[in-house]
Amino acid sequence: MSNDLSRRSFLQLGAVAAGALAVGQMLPPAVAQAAQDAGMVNTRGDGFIPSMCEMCVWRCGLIAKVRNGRVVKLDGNPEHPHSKGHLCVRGQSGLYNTYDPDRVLSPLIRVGRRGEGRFRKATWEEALDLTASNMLAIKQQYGPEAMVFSSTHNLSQVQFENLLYAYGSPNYGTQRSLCFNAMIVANLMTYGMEEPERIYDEQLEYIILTGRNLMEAVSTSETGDLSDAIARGAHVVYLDPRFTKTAAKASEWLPIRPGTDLAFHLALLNVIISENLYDRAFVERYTLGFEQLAEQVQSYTPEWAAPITEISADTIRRIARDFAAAAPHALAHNGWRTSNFVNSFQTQRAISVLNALVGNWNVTMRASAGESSGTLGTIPQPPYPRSSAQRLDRVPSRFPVVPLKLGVFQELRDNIITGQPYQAHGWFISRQNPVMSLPDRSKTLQAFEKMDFIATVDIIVNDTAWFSDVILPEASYLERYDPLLPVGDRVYIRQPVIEPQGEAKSALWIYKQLGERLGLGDYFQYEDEEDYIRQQLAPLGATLEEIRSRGYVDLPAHEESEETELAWNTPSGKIELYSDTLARVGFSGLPVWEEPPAPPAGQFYLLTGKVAQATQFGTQNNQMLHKYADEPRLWLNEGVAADRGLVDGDWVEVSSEVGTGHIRLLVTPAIRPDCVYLTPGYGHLSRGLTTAFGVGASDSALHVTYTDPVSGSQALTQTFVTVRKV
Ligand SMILES: Nc1nc2c(c(=O)[nH]1)N[C@H]1C(S)=C(S)[C@@H](COP(=O)(O)OP(=O)(O)OC[C@H]3O[C@@H](n4cnc5c(=O)[nH]c(N)nc54)[C@H](O)[C@@H]3O)O[C@H]1N2
Ligand SMILES: Nc1nc2c(c(=O)[nH]1)N[C@H]1C(S)=C(S)[C@@H](COP(=O)(O)OP(=O)(O)OC[C@H]3O[C@@H](n4cnc5c(=O)[nH]c(N)nc54)[C@H](O)[C@@H]3O)O[C@H]1N2
Ligand code: SF4
Ligand SMILES: [Mo]
Repeated sequence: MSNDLSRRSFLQLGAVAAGALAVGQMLPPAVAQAAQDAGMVNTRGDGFIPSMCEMCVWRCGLIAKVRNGRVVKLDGNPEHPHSKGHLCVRGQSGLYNTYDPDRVLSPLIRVGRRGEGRFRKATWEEALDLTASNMLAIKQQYGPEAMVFSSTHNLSQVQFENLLYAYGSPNYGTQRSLCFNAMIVANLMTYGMEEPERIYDEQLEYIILTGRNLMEAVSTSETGDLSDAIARGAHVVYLDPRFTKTAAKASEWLPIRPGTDLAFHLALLNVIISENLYDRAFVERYTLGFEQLAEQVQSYTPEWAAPITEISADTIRRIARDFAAAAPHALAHNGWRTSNFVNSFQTQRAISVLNALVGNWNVTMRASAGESSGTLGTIPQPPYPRSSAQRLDRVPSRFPVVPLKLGVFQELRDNIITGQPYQAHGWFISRQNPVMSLPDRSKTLQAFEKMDFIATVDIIVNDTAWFSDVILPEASYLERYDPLLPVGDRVYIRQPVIEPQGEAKSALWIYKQLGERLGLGDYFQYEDEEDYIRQQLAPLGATLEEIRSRGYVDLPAHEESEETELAWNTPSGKIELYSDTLARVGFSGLPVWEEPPAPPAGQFYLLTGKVAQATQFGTQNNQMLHKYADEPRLWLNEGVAADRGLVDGDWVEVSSEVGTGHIRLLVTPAIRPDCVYLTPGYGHLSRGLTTAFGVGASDSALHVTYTDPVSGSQALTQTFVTVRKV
């Protein structure tokens, strides 16, 4: 895809499409209502049906246009706060996932060797019985802890968790330690909350983005908010060793040396404190540990940081002063995938502390209203059995400040291999592709070899399903119900806009069926998906029909609380610049410089980072996205390429200490000379992905496993590689 088209596509096409519908067919703003009035909504036939996207975790509101029982178009729903009428390019292409010729449309049972990819079709009865009998045998022989469960953020995850807690296993692997553990744990330690909400209002003047590539790693509403802020003249400082599309939109791009964002932010703290630029009243009233912080950052001058970060002391000092001058209308963005180096937790702490110093609380940051399900009805269930076994990832004994629900997935995988502190025997995986998303792919395959049984719930034979014993086909997000999603003062529905193809079933159905076969039926007290949603809606007095036709119903208005004294859910009730919780378990209570490792001479930092036309490791087989995606290549700085006699398009071998890949070069000025960048998500192992197989190389095969000792996040930029022409 040309840069030109990709830039245009993900926001503007959505806006144009929604606008065209508004004029032509009286859809927005009261889309569903107008469509219903016009007799166009028929939730199981032709018409325009409101639902939610699931091409990534952002869950934008969509309107599906259905003709003759087929989805023909997907547009953004203006009545949903996550989309505000827009779908990104992945969202608009979502129907190609649903109509992927490689969809798994009946349960499959492996017949060949693992990894050979030979499966036979089975009935649901047989596949579920086989899965349940293996899970029961493992439980009986080795205890429930011998069964690993893993899944990535999705709406039915609540019932996935129900299944695993009812079964009694403590071993839950999620994407979080590969994604945002550093950010979440830092915010918990500083503010007592996972991720404060960011406010992009008219007055926002100054934004520092640390590797948050919002123009490509898209969250439609926030990407739009940033674009609007830029259009209004906000100053954006963007730190990234790579010139991304966000760099192109920013006021200034600072190609920082990887792993040294911590030094940059420590120096900002130094200037803001030493020059008295912080918000004294806010700091005195609402924070804890300022004196210790001031002493701690005394030596972290811009002159100290300059050679480390390769950003001049003048630039650092200017940014510190301008940021503080703009405050409180200033925001240092934590980022999202903050798993880069073993010092990423400290980087995140420094960013969180920086925001607190300039007093931007309730101006550019606030407590997240969250997606609370508090007012929805719950499904009755008995209490969970107690699990006495320790977790394989040794949370919390080895990772005392990592919340159990985050876990440390790569550590869990490594301890499946070592068999310490005990051996796991089974793995149940849903909506996740750990063969691709965990670092050091050969280790993940080694862990699979230790398994007596692996089952995967997916819509295609992804790389993980390829190595599984049973594949349970889920209905796609356009074919099924999921539990409701409350956002703000409404609750939104994902509903089937077409009938499931083949024999695909919703996760709500699959987990209930398995639960019953495992003797855990009491934990799944819903007749079917519609009954599940009716139980959720009961306290609201809303009907299923109502929410299906409008796409949402209102939550009861809660009384505006009186202005109260600010308080944070930390042990002290204040924003903790100094954290005693950290100090008590042997970590630094203050942000502290930790030198990250650097590549030896002749090697490069291996960067990863999202592209606008793909989500993680699950959309590369989408035929539409495939058609317009850039060919994945290895970016190499043009000066370095010239020195080595390499030219654009050359095939190279890229190798780390754990893996090797072959890929064509993109020779570009848009990357630091000491870095290479490889598009993630390619180099698939599954031949069941006929569109994606054979394209690109896998960075996961190259990534070495390094874990941040505080937050447990995987250090994805800490892999060093050699590049040679082949
Ligand atoms: N299109 C699209 N959008 C997505 C996703 C997707 O897969 N596709 N995934 C969603 C998810 S789950 C997430 S977590 C977010 C992730 O969104 P982001 O947090 O923006 O993360 P990435 O795109 O993974 O990486 C961002 C940048 O970090 C840079 N980088 C690498 N190492 C360093 C370093 O040491 N310092 C600095 N300053 N920069 C560094 C990389 O060059 C890259 O450009 O995107 C979300 N949105
Ligand atoms: N090298 C490298 N590694 C990374 C990252 C990186 O940038 N580079 N990013 C990290 C980040 S930020 C994250 S969040 C993780 C993400 O990695 P994972 O947590 O593994 O998630 P995905 O790759 O999105 O895998 C989603 C799976 O769900 C399947 N799927 C799609 N729709 C459905 C459905 O309706 N039902 C079911 N049951 N399955 C469905 C897809 O086919 C795919 O197999 O990866 C991390 N690992
Ligand atoms: S950001 Fe794009 S892919 Fe993600 S939910 Fe929204 S439209 Fe779908
Ligand atoms: Mo992520």
